[in-house]
Amino acid sequence: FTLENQLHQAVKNGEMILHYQPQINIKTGQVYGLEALIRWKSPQLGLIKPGKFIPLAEKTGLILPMGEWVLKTACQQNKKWQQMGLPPVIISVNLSAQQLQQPNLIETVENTLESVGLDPKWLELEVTESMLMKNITIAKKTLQELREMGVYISMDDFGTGYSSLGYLKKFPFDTLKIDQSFVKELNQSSQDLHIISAIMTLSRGFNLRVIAEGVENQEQLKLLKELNCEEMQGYLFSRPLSSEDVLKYLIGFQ
Ligand code: G
Ligand code: G
Ligand code: MN
Ligand code: NA
Repeated sequence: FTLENQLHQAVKNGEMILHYQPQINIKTGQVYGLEALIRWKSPQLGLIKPGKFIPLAEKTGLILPMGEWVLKTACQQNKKWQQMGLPPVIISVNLSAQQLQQPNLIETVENTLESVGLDPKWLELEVTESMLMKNITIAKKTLQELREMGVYISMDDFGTGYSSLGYLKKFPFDTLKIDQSFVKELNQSSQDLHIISAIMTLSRGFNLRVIAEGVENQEQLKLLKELNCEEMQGYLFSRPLSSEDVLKYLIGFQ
């Protein structure tokens, strides 16, 4: 069996699972959202992270059924948590380049939300700059329509692409996710401080929410707070959790 074969079987056999990483608003102390992150639970190979199979799934087109499964599962799970009476959160789903190019993406999202019975305001879709670059006209139209539907759009890995600033003007984002690389070595004297400070200024001008990614320690938290960054995601708060562990986590937050 090639890895491609195994991957194909895995999707069919239901070996894909989602983990969810909390996004915290440190000002309100509430969980603002959860990012859905796919994992492959292979009986032979163990738990495999997406870096190992998403590129292959992209190449083979398998990313399309996989992406639909992710969207549906994440929305269903979010609906379930809401029905349990937990404080509602936004579920954040990573899109792939190919999904964004699909003319029927709007329909897929609309149908998924409808069949699950989830209000669009509890779904956020994450895109990266490199995905937008492939076809700017289609991407712009698609994102606009998704936004009109009431779904939030976030720019993932912000600051690492080639045209971050121009894209702020071109595309309708709600949220910027500051890439982990700027948070990683953040300290009192690092240049990253100035980069993040500039991102915060920009975000106010564009009326965007900002989430800092990869927050791992108290010093990063303190500096981000001083820069008025209110939302954070990272190991300091929680690793990506199984759906069972999210339940315990959310109950603990109430
Ligand atoms: O922990 P982490 O290894 O989960 O994620 C690695 C990368 O895989 C990240 O860049 C993330 O955006 C991507 N990723 C995680 N889940 C999904 C998914 O469901 N779909 C897509 N397209 N990418 C994902
Ligand atoms: O590319 P994207 O931002 O979608 O993917 C998020 C990735 O970052 C996932 O692989 C997730 O497991 C990982 N991640 C989340 N929090 C942290 C953290 O605090 N530190 C590090 N190093 N990685 C993190
Ligand atoms: Mn992401
Ligand atoms: Na990111």
